[in-house]
Order: sequence, then C-alpha cells, then structure tokens
Amino acid sequence: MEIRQTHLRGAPCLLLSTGGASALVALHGAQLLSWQTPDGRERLFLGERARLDGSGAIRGGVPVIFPQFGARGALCRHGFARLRPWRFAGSSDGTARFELEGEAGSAQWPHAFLARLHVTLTPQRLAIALEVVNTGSSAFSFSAALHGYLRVDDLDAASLHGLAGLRWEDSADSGAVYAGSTDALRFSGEVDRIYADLTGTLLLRDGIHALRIGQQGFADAVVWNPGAALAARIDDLAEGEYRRFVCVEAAQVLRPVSLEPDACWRATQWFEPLPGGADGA
Ligand code: TA6
Repeated sequence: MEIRQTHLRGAPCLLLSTGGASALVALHGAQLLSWQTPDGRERLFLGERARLDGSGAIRGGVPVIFPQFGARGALCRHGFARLRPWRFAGSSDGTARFELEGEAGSAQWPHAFLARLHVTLTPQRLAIALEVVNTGSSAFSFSAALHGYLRVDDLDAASLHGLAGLRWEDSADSGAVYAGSTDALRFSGEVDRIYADLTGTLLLRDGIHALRIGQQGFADAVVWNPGAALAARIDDLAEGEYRRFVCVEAAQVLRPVSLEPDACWRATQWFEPLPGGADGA
C-alpha cells in the first residue's frame, strides 16, 4: 500500500492507495473522507459544506465516535474523538494506524486512554478497527461507533437488508423499543435506529450497486438518514444532500464497555462491494 501526505480543502490528510483502490483519511478525527474502489466509484459521502478547517465535526466520511454516543452522557455530542487531531502512527501489511491519547485528570474526560484506528485497504475491501486501551489505574466505561456515511446515488432506490428479527430502539421516536424488525429497511423519511445484537452481515443495495457490511466486536448497528425536514435544519448539509447517503454505523451503544486498567477493547467494521452489484447479492 502506498501512503502519501496530501490536503483536502486545506485539511491535512493521508492518501492510501493499493491496486486501484484509495482511501483518504483526515488527521482531524482520523476520519476517512473518501474511499474509491478500483471501478472508480466513490463509496463514501462527504458534504459540500463539510467543515474541514478543524473547527468542528466533519459531516461525512466515517467519523469516529468515542467515548460517548450522541447525547447519552455529559460530554459533547458523539464525544470528542472526532474533534481532535490524531497522529499517524505508521503502516504495515496494508494497514495504516492512527492514535489519540488522553491523560488522567484531563478536564474534558478524566481517564487515561490510548485509542488506535487501523485502516486496512485492499482492492476488494475496506476494514476499520477501533482499539481502546485503558492506560490509567482505574476502570472507565465508554461507548463508541464508526459513523459511516455511505454514498448512495438515490435514496429512493436504497434499501438495507440483514436486520430481520432484531430488536431496535427508535431515536426518532423518543427511544421507543420495537421487537422483530422486518428485513428490508427503506428510507422515506427520518430514520434513526439502534439495532441490538447484530450478528450477521448487512447488505446496502443502491440501484444496481450493493455493498456488504460486516462487524465484529461491535454489538449494535445504527442506521441514520435525516429525511427532508430534519436535513433542512442541518446547516452543514447542502440542499438535497440527504438523498446521497445512508449512515450504517457499527456501534457499541446500548451496553457501554467497561474497561479495566491495562485492558484493551477492539472492534471492527468492514465493507465489500459485491462484484456483480445488487444482482450478485
Ligand atoms: O448516529 C445517528 C445520530 O446520532 C443521529 O441521531 C444524528 O443526529 C446523527 O447521529 C448525526 O449527528 P451529528 O452530531 O453528527 O449531527
């Protein structure tokens, strides 16, 4: 894998490339901003108005959510990891590593930790692993997610499969809990759901294209699209852009992780385009 330093709209990034595939990772948040497969297709959504100047969260790509999910705690929304500069910690065997450290007693979050993001790229697959090590002397708990904005050509033609039978919490309906999800999820309005205990893989179909999505170590899957009304109130989403993505997030939200000193938690999400598109599913 080749790695070179570059900038996107002024933001320092690393460009990873191998066998016709490429991935662009901003040091701000260790956030993937682009993933192109060898067929030249962009697989991630990045908003035209996304703030890339380090002043806040970047709308699009794959934000790393840690140590808090959403507003479920006293920290800033979705935690601080997506707001901080991470450092590039080297690469080997097709994997680039990024790190973020926190010190005990820090005002924002008083726990000492080391977070590592491993981005593994091959022509056929993108895998992202998040690792958290407790480097302090007392246990702490956290939530985490890889909040990927997956690009779709047309939201009306998009559907997500693999959710059959799962229990889910509807964040768009005050956290109402439902049992036994149906298989295919379509997007005709705001969708904001946390599916519990996903064990199989998901399939995002988008017209003739399809992406297989898997996760390991993350118990939950969060699915989000704001729909037209909410999107109109999100200032860093341009008009109509909500129709260009579905967030399919590997997450650990419903049961936060409790981590003892010296312990390490690791979880992965991976994506594979199906060679025959949706027909090959
Ligand atoms: O993961 C879904 C979610 O928590 C939604 O509730 C929605 O607000 C989205 O994330 C985006 O959050 P953000 O803070 O990036 O605007």
